[in-house]
Amino acid sequence: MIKVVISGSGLFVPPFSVSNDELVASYNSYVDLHNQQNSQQIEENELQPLAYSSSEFIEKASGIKNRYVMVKEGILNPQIMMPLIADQASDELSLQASMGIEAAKQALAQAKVNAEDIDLVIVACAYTQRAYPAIAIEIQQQLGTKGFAYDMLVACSSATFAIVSAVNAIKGGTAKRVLVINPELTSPQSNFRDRDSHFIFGDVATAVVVERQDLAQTEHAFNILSTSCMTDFSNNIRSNFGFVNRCDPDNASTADKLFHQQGRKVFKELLPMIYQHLDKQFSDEQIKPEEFKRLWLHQANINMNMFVVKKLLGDDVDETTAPIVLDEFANTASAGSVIAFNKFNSDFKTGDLGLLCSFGAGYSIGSIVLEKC
Ligand code: CO8
Repeated sequence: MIKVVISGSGLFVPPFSVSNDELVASYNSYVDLHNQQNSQQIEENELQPLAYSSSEFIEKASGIKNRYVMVKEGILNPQIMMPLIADQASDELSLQASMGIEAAKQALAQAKVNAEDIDLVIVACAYTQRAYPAIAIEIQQQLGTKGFAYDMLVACSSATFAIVSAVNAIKGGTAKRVLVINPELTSPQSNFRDRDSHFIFGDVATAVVVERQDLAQTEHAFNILSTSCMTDFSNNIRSNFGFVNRCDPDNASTADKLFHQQGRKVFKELLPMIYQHLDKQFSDEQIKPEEFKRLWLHQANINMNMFVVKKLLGDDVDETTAPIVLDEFANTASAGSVIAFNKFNSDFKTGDLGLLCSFGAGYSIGSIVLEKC
């Protein structure tokens, strides 16, 4: 029976940070402009005025204090409210490839694996900036990895689902060593004019090396003991952005082409699904939740994570058990749980158990039980 490990991880932090206060000041200027421009309709009750956002609300409702972005120019300008990312020539390295390569190099270095020993690259994230050629193949060429490479999209569960794909490729014999990369470029799809969601996302890239245990250096390695994925269709987190948009020019740039959600519904519907999913996986594997030293959970909302932890482990839980990174990084789609794993695993000793778990759009849930080698 082939055993598979995660032998290294990497984290690329984008160059610019945006605080809640900066974002709120820009949003509130946009509100003033919008309400001024539409004052007549507002006075005649034909239009509701837009309301201010606030840093206090954002921190209390989500736990987010800050986020990083690849390009800051434009985001805070109330007339623009998006990152101004220049079109790239076809022979330039794509933004997502550049982010992914930085995280990948760190993961390779930690795993003590050379790029040419990798025989599969999977780029897994919420969006890729083009359909083809795959960002993964661009990275394969830049790093000099062998074999093959492909992109896959499963929104917030892209990283965990891709690790499961890597495990299956290794167990099925199509690869020996896999680089899973999550270049999450969320800022171009964030609607900075939407009060409900303007604060949610940040850019980042993460990467892990997944390989056969008998080939791996064990210093940083974790055995993959169990994997479990599920999906259940929901429109409550959605983006209608896609390659068909241009065929209806009048509607090509409407707000539904950006990320939008029914956040309350997501909260209420997804939480029970997460408990049930984990309950089943733990009982199948005969593991008790209290056996885990750490839960590296998806980072969408601090209150959601607290609910999951409380349900699994009760009230009296140390905050180091399920570390939060969304205060600094915000929601980074699929990369959130991998950031937590990357930053908070160096104190693990042989035999310690951890859970890597993502949940989000789709709906989708991916959970992976890890044991320190
Ligand atoms: N400032 C001040 N007040 C506000 C603001 C604001 N910015 N926004 C809303 N309010 C007000 C509302 O109007 C409401 O007022 P009232 O009570 O008078 O109606 C009040 O605050 C409470 O609003 P909500 O009920 O909406 O607030 P919540 O406490 O539910 O918090 C959250 C909102 C933070 C969105 C919360 O519901 C949440 O996080 N839910 C979980 C959602 C989740 O996990 N989603 C996952 C999304 S990520 C994902 O799947 C990946 C997608 C792919 C990546 C996309 C990249 C762009």
